Amino acid sequence: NTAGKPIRCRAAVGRKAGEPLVIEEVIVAPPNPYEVRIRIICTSLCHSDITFWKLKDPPGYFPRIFGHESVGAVESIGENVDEVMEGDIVIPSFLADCGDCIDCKSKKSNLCSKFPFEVSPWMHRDKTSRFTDLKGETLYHFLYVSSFSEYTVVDVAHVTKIDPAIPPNRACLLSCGVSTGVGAAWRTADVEAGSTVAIFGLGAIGLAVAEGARMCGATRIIGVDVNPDKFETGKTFGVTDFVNSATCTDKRLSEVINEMSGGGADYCFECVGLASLVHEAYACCRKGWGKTIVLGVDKPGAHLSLNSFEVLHSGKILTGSLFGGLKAKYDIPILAKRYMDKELQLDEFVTHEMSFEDINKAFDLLLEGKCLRCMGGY
Ligand code: CXF
Ligand code: ZN
Repeated sequence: NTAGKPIRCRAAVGRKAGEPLVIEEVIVAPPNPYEVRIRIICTSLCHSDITFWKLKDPPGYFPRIFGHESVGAVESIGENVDEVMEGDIVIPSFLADCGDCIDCKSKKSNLCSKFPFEVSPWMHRDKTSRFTDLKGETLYHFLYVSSFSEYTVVDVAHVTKIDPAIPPNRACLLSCGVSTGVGAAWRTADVEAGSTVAIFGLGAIGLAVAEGARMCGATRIIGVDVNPDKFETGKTFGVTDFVNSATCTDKRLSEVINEMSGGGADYCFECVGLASLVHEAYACCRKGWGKTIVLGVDKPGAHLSLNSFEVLHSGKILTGSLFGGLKAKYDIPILAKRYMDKELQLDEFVTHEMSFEDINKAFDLLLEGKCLRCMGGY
């Protein structure tokens, strides 16, 4: 029994920005009050891991244990934890769901104000770390999860208990990227049956938006990408039309989509993280009711500039969506059930499976755009 004792285990440590992770042994402290120590069963790579692993200017936090898309089993719990117990299967998430604050209690938001989201290097409650290396140096956390370790400690506000019947290599996807995309269509946009949707960028997030829109009954799903091969991939997730943005040079993208959709899509999703693409998306969502949802992570400091006269006259909505607008503890179990009921496709997102030791290969694949999700297990 390891409860109450430090655990020595393997982890992939990011020692320097942009350099391969180093598999080494680390010490994981027991959970403090309101914390859960988790044995990670599966973890996958999400693009945000790469974004913060690359960070040189401003410098990121190193050494650090990355990883935030995962599923695991509760190894032990700290004081005051009554939501989960040893052996439960749980999904950690980077957004907290305290269930208690004005935002968590409202149906209209998933942005907890008791534990507000920031890209912190610490545990959420007491701003300390549970990780040290064998030399005694502190290792930083990432997005309150740090799943590139055999064991991790996560605040109970960031943990959702799930039905253990769902295979871990599928449940893992619900921890970040796929939930974000599906949620953006389902919760943030609330796409209704018969809608026309345009998705800018068909990486895992954009394809998950397509899957969410398909699940909601959208009839037309227009995918936009620089890579024409993405149309075939997209069809699996309900993409019905495709625009190759690399060859779209004589017209603005928004013009093409406005023509295709007879006056604009009902819902546009920006999944790349480019201000210029947000402008295009906003320009081709339908006047009066069109909604543009920003999911892509742009460079810090990037600005949008909108013509206020056009904003006034268009009646369009522009909004962002963090974690797809999902309330983790309420919505993740619903998505897990939809997968089990064969209403939500998850299998097709896993393009590669590898052992945890090969984690740097996953970084290469995602950097080259050659995978959707690389799934790793212990
Ligand atoms: C992201 C969302 C934007 C900030 C960093 C984390 N989510 C998950 O990958
Ligand atoms: Zn992520």
